[in-house]
Amino acid sequence: MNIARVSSQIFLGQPAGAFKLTFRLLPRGLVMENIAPAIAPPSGMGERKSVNKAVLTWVHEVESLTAPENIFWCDGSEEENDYLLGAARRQGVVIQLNQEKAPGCYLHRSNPNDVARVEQFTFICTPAKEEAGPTNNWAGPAETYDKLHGMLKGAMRGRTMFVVPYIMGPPASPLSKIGYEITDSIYVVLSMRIMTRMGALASEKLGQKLDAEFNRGVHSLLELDPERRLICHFPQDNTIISVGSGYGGNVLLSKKCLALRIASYLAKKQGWLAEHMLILGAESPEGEKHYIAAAFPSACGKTNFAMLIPPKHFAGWKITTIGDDIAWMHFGQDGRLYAVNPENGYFGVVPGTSYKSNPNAMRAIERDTLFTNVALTSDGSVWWEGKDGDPPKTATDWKGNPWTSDSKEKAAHPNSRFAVPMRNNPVLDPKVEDPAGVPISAIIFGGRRSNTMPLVFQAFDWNHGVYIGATMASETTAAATGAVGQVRRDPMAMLPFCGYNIGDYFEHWLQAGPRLTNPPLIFNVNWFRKDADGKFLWPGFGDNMRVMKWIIDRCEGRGSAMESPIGFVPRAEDLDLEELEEVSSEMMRDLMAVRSNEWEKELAGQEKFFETLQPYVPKELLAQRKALAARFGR
Ligand code: OXD
Ligand code: MN
Repeated sequence: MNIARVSSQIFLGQPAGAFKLTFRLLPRGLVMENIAPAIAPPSGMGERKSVNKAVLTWVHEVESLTAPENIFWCDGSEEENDYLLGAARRQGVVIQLNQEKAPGCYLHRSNPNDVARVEQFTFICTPAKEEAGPTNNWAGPAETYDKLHGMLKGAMRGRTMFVVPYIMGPPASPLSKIGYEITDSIYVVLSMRIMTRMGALASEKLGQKLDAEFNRGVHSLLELDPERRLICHFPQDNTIISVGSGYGGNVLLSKKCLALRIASYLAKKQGWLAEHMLILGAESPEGEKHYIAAAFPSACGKTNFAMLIPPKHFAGWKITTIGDDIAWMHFGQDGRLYAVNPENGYFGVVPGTSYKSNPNAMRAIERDTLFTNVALTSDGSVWWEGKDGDPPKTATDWKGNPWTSDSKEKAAHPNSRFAVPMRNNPVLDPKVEDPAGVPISAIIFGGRRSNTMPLVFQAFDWNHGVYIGATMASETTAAATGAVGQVRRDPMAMLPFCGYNIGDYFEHWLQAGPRLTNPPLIFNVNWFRKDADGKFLWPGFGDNMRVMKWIIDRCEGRGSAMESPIGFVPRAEDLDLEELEEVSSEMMRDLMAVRSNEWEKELAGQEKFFETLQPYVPKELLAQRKALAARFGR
């Protein structure tokens, strides 16, 4: 045991009774520093037990397995949040920021070995391997439960076991789902309160019925050992178990685990769609409004696009946000697709966010925000690469080390995050709580591609659009561990999030077409094409409005385009490029070019990808591939 560290915790002025234990006995008899000591709440706090016997039984089972010091039933109240923030501060889990400059804002530093999603340790556990399919890590449920239960045995000794009830989706929506997350991380509790509709309203909605459906999520930090880190999904049991990590994408079980992996499985079974998509509203000066859903891979600008501020030339246009990351979509009786955002907050990438790139996000995170892994300035504010103004001369970096503006290291981690309630968004769409969701006029796919993919093009029809989504590729980012900047296929931006066989997922998409008598039109965008010197050709951000305007015109049946082998492509004159001096006509030509040498490679890449998925690729997509090749004369 590291006695020095344990003792320093005790002598750092912790109020008596704040911690019960600062070390713990592991099942193997080893004594380890306790990274999540139990809290000792005042009487009356954390005592709002569920009234549902199925929940009580399950919580009791997890308690018997993990042996916590105490149980804290979260009710989501303001008093509870204040108390937990205080406890988290005393434990050093969060640092309170300067409350004059950043009211309600806190900073959390994760373990430096634990800063992103771990796709290699993420598993779909189904009875048959082919249910998980060729793109997921698979493990059998029985042996995985055994393994995880072994890891969880006594894992919460000396810790508090928090029970967090939450709702995903507008509470009155038939699409919404209830989850319970059991966790030993106070940071998870604080984050879940921002990211979901958390607390008593969820347990009330679940009610007392024994067979009421809820997702069972269990999370333990264990010792944050990367060798003992696993994120496991049991779709048939509506269960998630995550161990060994404290990073949001691995441990806020509502988000990637429930709202995408488990939900996509349920969506296939129940006939709806759970997608990695933002949802925005675009209203013209004449009051014509369209809702658009867009699937971009992690850290490719979904949050920025969902909060876009149009350039001056588009005065009178209003862009509003329904969601920035996940869309649950169902089939309306009018033959349209309707979408709700299951989340209640945004967990966005911080670096690069500024009043220039995303003023609405900056206004949102001025208060009530839980930052993770950004730099701390001497005045108690936060800083990150790409923030407005000059860098501070000195700061404390994301690891807690002194940093100066001459440092070679980044002050904020490239995947540092903000968690902020969506109500802080100054352009929140008024229909965000509408139980029926909003009708979707267009679906946009898009990745980060330096070449090949033009700024925008439109699919010929639904099935062609599904092909475009299925063959999407993007350069990897810091949102997941592993190399950054490598082109990988990421169908519908769902590669890390599809909770079942990707071939069946494609089929599910194909089958959606005939169910939609008024389907959304499908488009592909690429904000990231570069010139020969490696410079971005398109300014992006607010100017993406120019592309969106063309998309809306197409939905209204009035925008023109020319037919190309890959789909309908606008000519420069079809886009509104007024007052866009920084993009010359040569740049525009390069942005829109469909070059056969690049597409030769692209076709080969798409073919290779499909080969890795065989025998599961639907025939229709193979036919689409052939037709595309033929249009290029192959
Ligand atoms: C996210 C991600 O955090 O996609 O949204 O990784
Ligand atoms: Mn995401």
